[in-house]
Amino acid sequence: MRIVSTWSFGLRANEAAWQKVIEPSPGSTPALDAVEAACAYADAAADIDSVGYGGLPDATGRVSLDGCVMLSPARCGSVAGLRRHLHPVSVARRVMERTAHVMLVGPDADLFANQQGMGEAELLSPEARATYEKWLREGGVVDQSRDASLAPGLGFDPLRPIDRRHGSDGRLFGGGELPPDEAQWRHHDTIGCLAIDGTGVLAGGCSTSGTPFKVPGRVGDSPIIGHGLYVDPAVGAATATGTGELIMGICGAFLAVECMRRGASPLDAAREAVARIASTYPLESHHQAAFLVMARDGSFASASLRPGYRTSVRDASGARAVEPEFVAIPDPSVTGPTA
Ligand code: SD4
Repeated sequence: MRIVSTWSFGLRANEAAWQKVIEPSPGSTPALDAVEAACAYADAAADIDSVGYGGLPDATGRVSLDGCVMLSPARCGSVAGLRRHLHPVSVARRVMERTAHVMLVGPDADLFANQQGMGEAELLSPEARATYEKWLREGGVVDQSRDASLAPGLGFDPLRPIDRRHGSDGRLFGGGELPPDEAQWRHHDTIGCLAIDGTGVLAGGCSTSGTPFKVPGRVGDSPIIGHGLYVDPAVGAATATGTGELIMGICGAFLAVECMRRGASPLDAAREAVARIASTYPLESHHQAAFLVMARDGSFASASLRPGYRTSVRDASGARAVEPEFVAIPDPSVTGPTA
């Protein structure tokens, strides 16, 4: 079994999943259970603030959650715009397993979750509410342009010098503390999780609250099959995190898996996806994107647009956070297409 997740907080999510599936029950699909459990952990953790409870709300102060799950092109499920249920990947799994459809959105997705007997939850944490109210006090401008900078008041400084002292020792980050270069992306806490189990089954899950103070109704890459997540058991799997609009325009996760279909290694596939973003868009300094790619043999690699992204890994040799093997724009102040 190997579980890999986006960002350093993924260490905690992976561990929760590992403990849940290490002794699988008969008839279960451990890889699928693992990605669901990892995403559910991140959803419930209030300090992980672009996912689930603790996620920052939209411009009207309401949290909405998106997520998807995938085993293969024929077995995937997705929900977007949940406002009353905490675990989008679990609802998406019900869509996959209990309906003839792939994706449900908005109030009807919440209604579906109710019909499935899933409990409702308050999604807005006191901390997220306070951050929203501060944003309102400081102007609360909803910038609807594609390249909108993050709003003031988040303490977000994309040009902050990078501190590399912490290296990649995952133990340093397991308790919620973020390494300084990753902390600058703390509003990019989306979890994308890939797992391969002892029988070789690959699964992926992705869960997010989207971008802070988004235009109500906005959906990013995370719940869209082929954008935030793609799994093809014949080839491998990929998941994405970062500025959804950049990932969506290049069909990022699908692109990475298709690169592997044509013979690329996981690293070359992840590199191709971030390089495509770097060469396609007029980049702003707040833009970030990362791809986590796993081949069907369980080997994996990641690449990011800018420094500060890490992959969390859990397998038989333990838990660790690893640096991406490729960073397209090592200098975080660079903007504009790079190629
Ligand atoms: C989105 N891709 O909704 C998500 C946000 C994200 O890390 O990944 N943050 O655009």
